[in-house]
Amino acid sequence: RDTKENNDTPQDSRRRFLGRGAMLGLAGAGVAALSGCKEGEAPAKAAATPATAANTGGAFHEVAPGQLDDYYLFSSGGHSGEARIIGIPSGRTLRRIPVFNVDPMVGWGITNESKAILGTHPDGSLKFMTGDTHHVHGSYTDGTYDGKYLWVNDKINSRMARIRMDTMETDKITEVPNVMGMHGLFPDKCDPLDKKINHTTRVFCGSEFHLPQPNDGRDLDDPSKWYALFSCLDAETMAVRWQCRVDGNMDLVATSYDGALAASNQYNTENAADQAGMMAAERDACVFFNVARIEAAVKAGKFATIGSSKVPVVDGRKVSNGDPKTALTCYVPVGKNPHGVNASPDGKYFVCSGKLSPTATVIDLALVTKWFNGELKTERDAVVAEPEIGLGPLHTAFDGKGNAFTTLFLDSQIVKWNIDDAIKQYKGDKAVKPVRDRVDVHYQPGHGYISMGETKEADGKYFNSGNKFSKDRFLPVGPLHCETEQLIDISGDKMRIVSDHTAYPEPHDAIIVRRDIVKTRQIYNLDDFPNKVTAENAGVERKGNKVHVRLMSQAPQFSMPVIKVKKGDEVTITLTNHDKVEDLTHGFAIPRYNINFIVNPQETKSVTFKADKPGLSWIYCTHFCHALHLEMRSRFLVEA
Ligand code: CUK
Ligand code: CUA
Ligand code: CA
Repeated sequence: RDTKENNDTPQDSRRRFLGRGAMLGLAGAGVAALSGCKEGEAPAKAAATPATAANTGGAFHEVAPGQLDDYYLFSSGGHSGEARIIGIPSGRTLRRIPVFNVDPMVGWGITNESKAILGTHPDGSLKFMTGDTHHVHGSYTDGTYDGKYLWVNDKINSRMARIRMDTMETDKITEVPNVMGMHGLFPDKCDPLDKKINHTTRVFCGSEFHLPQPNDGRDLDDPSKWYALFSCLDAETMAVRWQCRVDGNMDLVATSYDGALAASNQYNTENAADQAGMMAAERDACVFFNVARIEAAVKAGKFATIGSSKVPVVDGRKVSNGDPKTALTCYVPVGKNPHGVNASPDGKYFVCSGKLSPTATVIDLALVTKWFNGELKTERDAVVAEPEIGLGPLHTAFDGKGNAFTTLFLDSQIVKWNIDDAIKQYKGDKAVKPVRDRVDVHYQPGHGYISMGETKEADGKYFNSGNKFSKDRFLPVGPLHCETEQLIDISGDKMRIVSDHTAYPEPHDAIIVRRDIVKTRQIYNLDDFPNKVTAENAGVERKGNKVHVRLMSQAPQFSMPVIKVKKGDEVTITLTNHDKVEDLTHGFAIPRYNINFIVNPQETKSVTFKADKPGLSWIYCTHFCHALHLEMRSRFLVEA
């Protein structure tokens, strides 16, 4: 009974073995990194790998068996189209959430309910089977996460999805009109006018790609007519409230804590249609949106619409916004081709990083507000610091103690710098050095994010570096490498890498949320589903050639051992799982019919298909549920 005692000897020897293996692996990684460097493959800083590796101390941040993590990490999954939940600090994958992808485990894209959310053609087939999720952000109350919703974008098809955090399932997807390359997104944190609404009611998104408007074949050879739009969605209904036309493009999005401002970094202020053109200007911009003024303009009817879309589009171009006192937008010049804009947890600053400039630009929001009041000479005067931090700065995160942490893609480093010192330096104090520390990461980091870092409760404990290349960090598995997620302890003065975790390509951004904020349900309620099947309505109902089979599952049985239909029937099967035990999920597969989905405890799902293959198909449970799981079968008979 006492497993601890029983396992003492084997566990000890296993630990010894793993320890040895880990050490051998570490040494191997160091050598490989060095040789990679010689071949010119690994970045210049890779030579420092052994030193960094010597500093790692995974054991300090180990989550022992039976112990729970301190944080949830909610991550995008890139062109896998999904979102993910990972435990921090362990790096354990806890859940993959299908969003824009098709997932046969869950039945996402297979069940009628998921297809209705994903969107279908009139014939019932899915409108899209691709997705590219980049940014995941949570809903706010009082400047911190409230655990209600997550939003995630699809860059390919310009869609915004919402995930409800009690079940961690996608519940709405909106296709945003008139835009392409919908990339950055951020929820607001407060209403600009009504401070009592101190929770998220809007979600903003930027779009990268210029388009002919409407995009119906006109102006294909005249890029000067193409333009991009900033969009605002309603957080509850997910309807698009308004769009704002801008000069240049948009990339990522940040919002102010007081709700007054949203902003997007622009790398193509040139309005160019080719790469050289997009790199022509010495400076690009961060465009600020005055939310209250835009919504007043919409209310006053000062908008246009594009093509068949009914979404009001206001004019945020420079030419129409010359007077700051009435301007909807403010374009603050920042370093060349910025990638990313992030809000500091004290609510004071937005930081843009110029990926083609070795600097970060700190913009003071109080000064942007001054500009909108006509009290600031130029937009550029809102910049209060522009420290040199390293090569290829991309994204910045904050520890809540006045420090910023920026990923340096080209240097393969994370740089820690102090915001107040950067401001002093910008004012002319040459003695201050804002950079506090640097750490090599492996390799080429994209986003970096800190525990609670995008809230007022930024706690400065962990920084996760989402690296785009893993090269020699893991056992080789063929030409497709996984990515490295490196966890860094930032609680002290010096950063310390504590673990490497693998990630299936390709997470971009994530948020790290304290575990007490997330409150999930462990089972559904039967009544959550209007189409639930109970003993009263279970059975077969036929209307012409439409057959509705209402089925129940309860381990280890489906309620009907035989289901008989005729060839050519349109069959709908609705399945309710009557098990109430936590974790007792059943699967439901029909061979030859491309059907496979799960039903969690007390959940109802349905599928509709044509019974076009005569003969026997054994329906079986795919999700191990019981000692008699294999026997959990029914016969699906189709008469010729
Ligand atoms: S982006 Cu990929 S690393 Cu889509 Cu936020 Cu910067
Ligand atoms: Cu039910 Cu396996
Ligand atoms: Ca540019």
